[in-house]
Amino acid sequence: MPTPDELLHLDDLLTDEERGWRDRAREFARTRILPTIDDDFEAKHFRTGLVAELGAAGFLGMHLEGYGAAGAGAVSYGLACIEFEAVDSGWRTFLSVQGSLAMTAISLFGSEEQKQRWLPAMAAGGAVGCFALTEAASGSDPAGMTTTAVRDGDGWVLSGHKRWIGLASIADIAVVWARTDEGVRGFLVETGVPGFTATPIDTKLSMRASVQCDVVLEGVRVPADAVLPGSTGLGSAFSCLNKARFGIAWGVMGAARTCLEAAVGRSLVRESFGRPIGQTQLVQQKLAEMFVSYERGMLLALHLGRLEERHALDPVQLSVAKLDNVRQAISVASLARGILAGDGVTSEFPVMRHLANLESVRTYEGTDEIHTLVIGRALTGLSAF
Ligand code: TGC
Repeated sequence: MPTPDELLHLDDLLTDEERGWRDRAREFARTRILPTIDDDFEAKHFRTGLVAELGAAGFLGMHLEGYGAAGAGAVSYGLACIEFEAVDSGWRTFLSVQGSLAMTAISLFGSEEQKQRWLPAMAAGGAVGCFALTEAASGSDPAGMTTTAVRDGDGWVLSGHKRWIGLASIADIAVVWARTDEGVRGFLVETGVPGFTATPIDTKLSMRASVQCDVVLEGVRVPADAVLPGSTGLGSAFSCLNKARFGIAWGVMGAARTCLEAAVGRSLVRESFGRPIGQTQLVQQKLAEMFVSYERGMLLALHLGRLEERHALDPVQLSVAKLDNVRQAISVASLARGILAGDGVTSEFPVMRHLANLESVRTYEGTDEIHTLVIGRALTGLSAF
């Protein structure tokens, strides 16, 4: 039986280098993460020991150039996101927070000294970064943030609360976005400084194998050179979100593929009314819908990747792909759950875990509603936020 990617003739659309990244990511995710992911999800355990291995294999900030990063193309990065998210969204999220958010912020807006200090260590997995933008009362509207950075003598003092900050409790360095008298700016805050506290949010029923935290900044004093000199307003933070949204648009297709494969496999062995359920029209219709969703999402992601390689990717296109690919992945996972029937809600299959994870992915990096309104604004020229 052909795999979904063989039916799609995906390999014909990729270069040797891209297939190489895809295959290495698949091997890593299947051998180093898959064997323990169900236990980790159950136990709410993030395996920090794998971070250095990911760095050694070149996956951290892999799309960035120089400073120890691999300098891979956008499509290679997208394919790696798929392979990690095919195992669990939490690990693709790790790649996103470390590479697309924290490292990208330093790479785009940091001083030469900041880049030298942090990027090689982060690429190698010797240092972990987080990206502290969201606040409890300003998720969709970061412009409403209340965290402040006030000049004090030679330095700055940061005060505020951030929420849903991935990796914060294990991070060495936080990119903190705060309001100043010259607009929103990014700051590099070493997480060991007095006044910085990160507490994992313990009540999640989704993304349990990854870490998201409440962060409190209580009069955190940082030196003058902690500011990212190139950060000039919220647009700087949004540029990093664009990179993360790109990774999500690809990655969720990995979760969809895993669910599709689980459903196809089950449909061949599970019998009902005297024949495999895969030989019934109702199940074949669901499988076909799932494959159509997968193929559509993959081709959209690939289109984005080729645009990104030409530096021609528009944030509106990212909104289309983030909105629709996550939606399609949830639909695939939900249909797979139905085909698996009662067993679909158990951890004997990965489907319910993916379905639960995708509900988080649907919300972070821009909800369905936000991306819908970005598209509506692009079509009409009128902002309805
Ligand atoms: P506005 O506040 O008026 O604009 C500020 C400036 O930003 C520019 N901009 C963008 N630039 C690049 N890429 C984008 N996608 C951009 N979107 C906006 C904008 O042009 C403006 O520039 P300038 O030069 O005029 O100052 O904002 P807006 O009206 O353009 O946008 C409103 C809206 C709703 C689209 C925006 O606020 C938005 O995208 N909201 C959603 C935010 C979001 O995705 N939050 C989730 C972040 S996830 C997270 O924090 C956790 S990280 C993951 C983890 O840690 O696990």
